[in-house]
Amino acid sequence: MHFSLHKLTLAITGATLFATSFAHANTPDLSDPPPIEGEVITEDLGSHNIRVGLGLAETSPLYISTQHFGDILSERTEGRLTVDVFPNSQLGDDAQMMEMLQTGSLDMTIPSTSPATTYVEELAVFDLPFLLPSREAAIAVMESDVALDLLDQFDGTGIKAFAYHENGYRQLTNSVRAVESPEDVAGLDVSGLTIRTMENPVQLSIWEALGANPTPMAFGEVFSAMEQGVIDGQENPWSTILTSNFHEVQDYGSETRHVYTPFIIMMSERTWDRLDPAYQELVEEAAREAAAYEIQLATEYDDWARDQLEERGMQITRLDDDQIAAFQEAVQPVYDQWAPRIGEDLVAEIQQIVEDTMND
Ligand code: TK8
Repeated sequence: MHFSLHKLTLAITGATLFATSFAHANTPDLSDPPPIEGEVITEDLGSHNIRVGLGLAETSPLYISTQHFGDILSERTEGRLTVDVFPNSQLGDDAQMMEMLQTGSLDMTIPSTSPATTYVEELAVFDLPFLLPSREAAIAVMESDVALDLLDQFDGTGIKAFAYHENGYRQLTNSVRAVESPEDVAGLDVSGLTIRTMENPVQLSIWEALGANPTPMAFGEVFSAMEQGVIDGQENPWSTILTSNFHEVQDYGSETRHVYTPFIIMMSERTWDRLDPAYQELVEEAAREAAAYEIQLATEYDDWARDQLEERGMQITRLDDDQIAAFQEAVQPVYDQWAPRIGEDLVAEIQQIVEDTMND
């Protein structure tokens, strides 16, 4: 009896060890979520299960922080508010999920700013290439009144937008050749790379300027389009490239950092209207806390994910300052074309925030 119990304990320990080391292989050393603080609402103000749809996978920083969002809500309402997260675009892509928020068939989603420009055009400022040269600058911009005012502009669309998360610095991958210059994208004697872009006209302009054949497409279709050879490549942050297993179908990566796009955490106004004001306040607070945690996780993930991709066989080209400058010069027409339409004042205000962080 004693002996078999001992064996059982060993077996359990072994399984736990295995699970732990397995987890370590798939995520970097990530910060634990911050402690859940603040008042607990003990009064019964109704029970709600909030469904959140995400484009990214369970291993992504976004998924992990959304779980934390759920933990905050549930702990601070004694379990009356609960959150279910649906990853991997299983409920739809960013554009579809935003429409679902409008009709009330989904409670929350966290899309990229780029497809959200359908609702708030000025969010396209984030699509401008090489606008946010450092993460400090990006965070300062995401926390600025100018950027937060853009979230208020969702008023009247049926969507409530709470806070920015980090999607991150976008990097180019493809299955054809190593890319270290715009010429490698365009191809001199060979054809230009067919690159999937987000569904956004500024993104399209960027890849046109670089001489690629840009193909706008929803994120959920990208893996199979690359697998089938419909497109040669795509661009996303390293963490997304890794957690979406793009390295299985992409041999080459280039550290271009050409765009920093945020995510926006948002809720259906119909869901919002059903919540007691005390719950509404809590949701807003939890969204901001989850956003801060997500930015931290995404930062911890970034270089680690690049190194993991290398370990898994992706050939990654680092670019020096001159090489980056060549890309920057090639996409200058995007500013000329889009800054007037997005608003010169808005672009200038964002550039000023960037400059201030660089001088700090
Ligand atoms: C996920 C998307 C994605 C974005 C894209 O829903 O479409 O490439 O970067 O992460 O928002």
